[in-house]
Amino acid sequence: MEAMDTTSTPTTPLQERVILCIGKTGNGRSTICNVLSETMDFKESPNSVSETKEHKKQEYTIDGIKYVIVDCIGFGDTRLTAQQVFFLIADACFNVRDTGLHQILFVTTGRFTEEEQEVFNLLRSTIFNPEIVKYTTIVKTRYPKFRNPQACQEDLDKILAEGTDEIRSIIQSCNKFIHVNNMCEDEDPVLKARKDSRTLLATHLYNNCREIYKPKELDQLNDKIVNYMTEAQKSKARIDSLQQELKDTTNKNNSTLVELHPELQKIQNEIKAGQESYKKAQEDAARQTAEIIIAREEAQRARDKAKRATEHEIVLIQARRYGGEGRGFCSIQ
Ligand SMILES: Nc1nc2c(ncn2[C@@H]2O[C@H](COP(=O)(O)OP(=O)(O)OP(=O)(O)O)[C@@H](O)[C@H]2O)c(=O)[nH]1
Ligand SMILES: [Mg+2]
Repeated sequence: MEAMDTTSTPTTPLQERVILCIGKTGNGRSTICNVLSETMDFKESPNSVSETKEHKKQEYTIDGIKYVIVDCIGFGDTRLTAQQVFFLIADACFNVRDTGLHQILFVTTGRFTEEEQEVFNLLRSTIFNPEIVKYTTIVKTRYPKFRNPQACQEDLDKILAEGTDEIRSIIQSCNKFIHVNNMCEDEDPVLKARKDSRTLLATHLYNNCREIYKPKELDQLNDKIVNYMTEAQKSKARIDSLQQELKDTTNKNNSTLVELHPELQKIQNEIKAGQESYKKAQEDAARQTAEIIIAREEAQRARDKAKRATEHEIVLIQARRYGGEGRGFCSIQ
C-alpha cells in the first residue's frame, strides 16, 4: 500500500518528517509520541481524565532523521462540541501547511467507534482530501501480542470480519495497520514493550512513509478555520453577554431582596400570626361544638327522665282510683 499521489514528493534524507497523532481521547496518543521520541515530553493521562487540551508540536532527530511530532487534541471528550474538535484538529493540521505531512497515526483501541469513523471522514472530506488515507497508519494500542505477527494478522482479520463495510473500507484504504502495547513503568518496569513498539513504528515510518503529502486543501483550510473562528468568536461573545446579563440580574435581584427584607419579614410575621389565630379559632369552634353537643345530650336525658316520672305518676293515680296498687302494670323506673 505504498503512497502514490501527484500532490506528494519524496523526502530528501535531511528533510523533516511531520507525524500527526490523532485519536479518541485516552487511546494513547501522547504515549505514542513519547514512545517515538523516547522522551516523556508529552503528558500521559493517568486515568480517564483527558490531558491533551491543545496540540503539542515537538521536533526530534530519530535515527538521523528529523521528525516533527504533533500530538493533536483528542476527540470524544464530552466537554467539547464536535465543532470545537473540528477546529482543534484542523488547527493542528493547518500548522503543518508549509511543510506538509508524512503520516497521520490514527490511534485506536481497535473497536472503531462511530465517532472515530466520523473524524476519519472529516479528515478525508474536509480537512484534507480522500488521498489522506494513503498517508494514514492506524495504530491499535493495548495489544499484548503485538510482537507476534500471526496474532496481529488474526486480530486484524477479526476486526475486518466483525466491522461494518464502512470500517472495512477505512482500514483497507489506509497505509498500514500496526499493533503496539505501550505499557507504563508500573506494568513493565524496564519499558521493554515500549522499546519494541518504538522499533515497529520507527521502522514503518522509515520504510513506508517517505513522501510528503501537501494537498491544496491545507492552504484552503485557513479560510475554513477563519470562518469557523468568526462563528466561534460570535458564539463566545454571545455566551459572555448572556453570562454578564445573568450576573447583573442576579445582583439586582439580590439587592432588591435586601431592600425588601424588613417588609418581607413583616408580611411573613402577619401571615404566621393569621395562621395561628385561624388555628386557634378552629380549635375554639371545635370545643364549643363539643360543649353544645354534650349540653344537648344532658338536656335530652333530663327531658326523658321527667317524661318517665310523669308517666309513672299517672299509672299510680289510675291504680289508686281503680282499687289496685298498680300491680299488674308495667313498672317504670
Ligand atoms: N497497557 C497499555 N497502556 C497504555 C497504552 N497506551 C497508553 N496507555 C496508557 O493509557 C493512558 C492514556 O494514555 P495517553 O497517551 O495519555 O492517552 P491520550 O490519547 O493522549 O489521552 P488524552 O490526551 O487524555 O486525550 C496512560 O495511562 C497510558 O500509560 C498501551 O498501549 N498499553
Ligand atoms: Mg494526550
